[in-house]
Amino acid sequence: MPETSEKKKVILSAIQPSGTITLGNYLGALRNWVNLQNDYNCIFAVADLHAITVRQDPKQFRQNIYNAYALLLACGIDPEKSPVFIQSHVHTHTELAWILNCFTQFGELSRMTQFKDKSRKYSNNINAGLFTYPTLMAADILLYRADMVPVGADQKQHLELARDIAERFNSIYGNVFKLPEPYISNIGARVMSLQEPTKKMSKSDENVNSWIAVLDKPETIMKKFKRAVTDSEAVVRIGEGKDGINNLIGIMSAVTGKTNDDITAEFEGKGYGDFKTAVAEAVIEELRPIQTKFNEYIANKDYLEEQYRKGAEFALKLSLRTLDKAMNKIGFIAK
Ligand code: ATP
Ligand code: LTN
Repeated sequence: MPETSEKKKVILSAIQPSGTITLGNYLGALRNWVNLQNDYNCIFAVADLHAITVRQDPKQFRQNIYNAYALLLACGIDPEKSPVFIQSHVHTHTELAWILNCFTQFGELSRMTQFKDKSRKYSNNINAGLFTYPTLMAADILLYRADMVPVGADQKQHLELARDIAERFNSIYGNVFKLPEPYISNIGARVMSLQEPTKKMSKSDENVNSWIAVLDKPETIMKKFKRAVTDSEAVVRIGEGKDGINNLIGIMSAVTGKTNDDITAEFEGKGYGDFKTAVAEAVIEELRPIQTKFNEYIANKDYLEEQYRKGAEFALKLSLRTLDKAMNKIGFIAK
């Protein structure tokens, strides 16, 4: 079990097993997590409790949880260094979430754009969990006294709310929670849908052509990029009203490290067809080693189980300290 070094700052992040993990999740989140492991005490989670705010098919859900776990390892997260746990295995999360619900205002939760988007999308199931989703996320973060939370740009508002809740609680009870900072990398922070490039690429989008899954086969990746929505200008450059091309340039730049200008120069005089093929090839090469490792991990359930058990044990121990402190301050009687 990794020792928490007092000197290093704590990083916590999580991903929902709500479907197949996309290129957006990878570029916006996972890839950054891997790079942070040496400099911080990192803890990562598969946020399965968050995922049931939307109906999940039980068999598929179980598989998605395993897949998400194996994919974190395949991307390069080393569980010996950075514990990886499954959220529902650590009971402190739902307990603190209830407490934080009582320190969060209806108005604050009503302003969350993710809630507004999802209630529009799942209008026949606007459940209370969807509404209180951000307080569970705040619990995930505050339990570990995380200094920084690496996420994609879409999660910034949830993080700000987590800070507000922590501040409010601390102002009543003293210094119980640490105020977390968002860590949003400039590169890949917002990968857009390939079909509606004004919307973020989302793994729960029913249109399979709108996203690239990290586990998509090379030929599928090629096909999806070829079908990506562009514009009629036929010039590979960043520009207003060119959301599709802007997104493809962003992906190309995130994957290859080339600047936007380099990419524009490289494709001068060439059509969108050539550019789309090149983007697809770059993505295929980036994902190939991850897919190979994923296949190894997913075939080894014993290893996954060993790691998620160790992860949960570590997480429980650490998170209980914060939960106990918060409950004590509120006035609950210790067991
Ligand atoms: P869902 O579509 O089910 O809401 P999601 O695709 O938004 O899920 P999450 O599990 O909620 O994925 O997010 C995991 C991480 O991926 C978060 O840090 C989130 O900010 C990041 N992320 C999600 N979509 C994108 C995107 N299109 N571009 C960049 N980062 C993203
Ligand atoms: N809501 C997050 C997933 C998530 C998360 C967290 C991210 C759940 N708990 C704690 C960072 C920290 C999302 O990315 N959609």
